[in-house]
Amino acid sequence: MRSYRFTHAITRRPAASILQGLRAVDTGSPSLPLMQSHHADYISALHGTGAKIIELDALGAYPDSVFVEDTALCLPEGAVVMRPGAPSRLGEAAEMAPHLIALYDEVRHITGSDSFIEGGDILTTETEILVGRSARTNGQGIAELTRLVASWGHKVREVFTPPGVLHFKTDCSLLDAETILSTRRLAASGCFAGYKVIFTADGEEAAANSIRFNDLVLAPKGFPRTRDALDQAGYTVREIGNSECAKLDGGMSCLSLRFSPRS
Ligand code: CIR
Repeated sequence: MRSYRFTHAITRRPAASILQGLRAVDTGSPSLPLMQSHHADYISALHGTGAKIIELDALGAYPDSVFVEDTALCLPEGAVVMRPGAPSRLGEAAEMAPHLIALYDEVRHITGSDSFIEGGDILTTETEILVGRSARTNGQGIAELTRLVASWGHKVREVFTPPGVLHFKTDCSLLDAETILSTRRLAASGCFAGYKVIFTADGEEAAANSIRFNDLVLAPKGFPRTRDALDQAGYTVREIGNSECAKLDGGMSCLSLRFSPRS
């Protein structure tokens, strides 16, 4: 259950510069006050499960820095600091490193100048780490991660992020040790063979970026058929407003690093 039971999470407050955040398609400027209100609901839901939430200050120099998930992979044995494939986000990883060093005995780094990898492309299950190659994550990044986590006993399996989809986890989330919530377009690649899959409802693909955090599934608000499917499957769903992060291609997973450090 280490893949969805956590003692800690790290979040970062959205900065006013979020208006300059990266987006695939411009669907309008995000409202900072509304994003702050959604962010507060998100933190309160995580906190309500009993976890310690470390809330970092906004980093105006990095418009996308609210999306902390992309800066690191946190495992029980240690953390790996990523090398984001978006040039404007590279510096965010170095900003996260000291916070991880304060919590973990071991923090390793992706260092290759040709290696790129973002946390949004990484899904950790009970038995393996799936990493989706994408526009942000390349083969060198995946190979380096594979080497870095091998001595901690973790196996990496390379998979693909569908074309036009930002990150692997834009389209899926772990619900429990055996079950994944996925869009049909992602699951069609066969990457979840051996897992139980609950599909997002047609037209509700954006609901796939949810998170299981202790007893809760945090899901973006506005996808009622997928929420009902999760309810019926026995999960306790907490809906969180995501309209503003969605304008920047962000969802539930991007907003936190979730972990239980062994030390
Ligand atoms: C970006 O394009 O990098 C941000 N606007 C969104 C990052 C979302 N992160 C995630 O899915 N893990």
